[in-house]
Amino acid sequence: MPIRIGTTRSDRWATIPGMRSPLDTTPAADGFRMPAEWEPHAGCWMAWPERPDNWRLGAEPAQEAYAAVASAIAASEPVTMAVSDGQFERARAALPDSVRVVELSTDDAWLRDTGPTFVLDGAGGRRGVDWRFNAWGGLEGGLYFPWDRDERVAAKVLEVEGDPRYVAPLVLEGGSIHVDGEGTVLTTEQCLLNPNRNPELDRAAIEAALHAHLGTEKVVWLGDGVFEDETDGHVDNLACFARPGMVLLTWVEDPDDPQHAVSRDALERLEAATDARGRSLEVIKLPAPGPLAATAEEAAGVKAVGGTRPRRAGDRLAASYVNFYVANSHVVYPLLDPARDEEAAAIIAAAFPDREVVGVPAREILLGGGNIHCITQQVPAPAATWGRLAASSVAPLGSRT
Ligand code: KQY
Repeated sequence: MPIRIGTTRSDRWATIPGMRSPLDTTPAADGFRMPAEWEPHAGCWMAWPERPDNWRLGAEPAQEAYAAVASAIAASEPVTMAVSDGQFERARAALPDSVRVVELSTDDAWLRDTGPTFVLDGAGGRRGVDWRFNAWGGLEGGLYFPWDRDERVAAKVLEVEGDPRYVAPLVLEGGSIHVDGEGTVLTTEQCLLNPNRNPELDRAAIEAALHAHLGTEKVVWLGDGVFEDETDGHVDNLACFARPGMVLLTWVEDPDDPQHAVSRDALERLEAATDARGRSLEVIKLPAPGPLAATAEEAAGVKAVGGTRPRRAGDRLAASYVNFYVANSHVVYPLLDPARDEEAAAIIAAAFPDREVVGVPAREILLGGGNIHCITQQVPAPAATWGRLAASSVAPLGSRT
């Protein structure tokens, strides 16, 4: 049942006193676009988990999992971890020296959703889109209250990176979109048309806003997201592009499992779709782990707090192998089910033949409501810098000679 929560502490998403003014145009108008995740990265941002009402046992097991994800990505590209003052020493000690640790306040640890969406132009420019954020539904089913620190994360990340900021006038989490870098955006109706995000905007207005801020031309709409996904069906847990014209789709064969109908509907929509370049889509099924559910011990380790979605024993977990991160030379994917992990790795490796596929134990992240893609945000490298990246130890694919 959706929880109802009180009024937000503040709404300072557009202007933060003392910070540089946002741009008053849009990325598309200025010739910027969101690159695909497999294009070269300058780095990756994450945020350190700590809230005991979302992470069990004071977040210690989740911190171990986040540190393992950061270490795996750091083998491929520079990682920055946003950490509170109270957790700074602990995070610093848990992370490899190569991970940059910065003090930056958050309400939780989902940089995919609270961070900026970076956009590039063809002339070496990089900027960021700061979307509105309402904790996955605000007063109508949001996951926690308040969320004003999370609302300011994107602006602060852009301040640290020194990148100009666009302010997008719509509520959107980065996990609710995937792009192919060639004009197509993939999303779900369950999330983007949900009245708890942008009730004043219809489908056409949302499409227009996506195109203006991502530099895209075509939306491929899927229906629902993964069964019991508390984000209202983020696409990054259901399906993603592996390259232009190819989509990986989480798949459950058992017709009695509620996920089967969701995946079947997505398959039919993808098979009927064409992308922005007019291509049909090749769909690769990626069998889901489980089904998995929270144990009594796991649920009992989470502190119950009013205004935060409770965790209960037996709750179905929205487990999916699609929720991976494509780093410059690796794909970092979640280990969730010993019976299926290897098969998932083989399918992901075939879809990304130039990258090494690395698994990280990720059940603790899943218990918090998401997975590896949800906790990471890539910082793309402008084309002008690829030569410099190629000379470093974290050279992106496509930049090597
Ligand atoms: O899936 C995501 N992109 C975020 C999940 C947030 C869950 C908060 N408990």
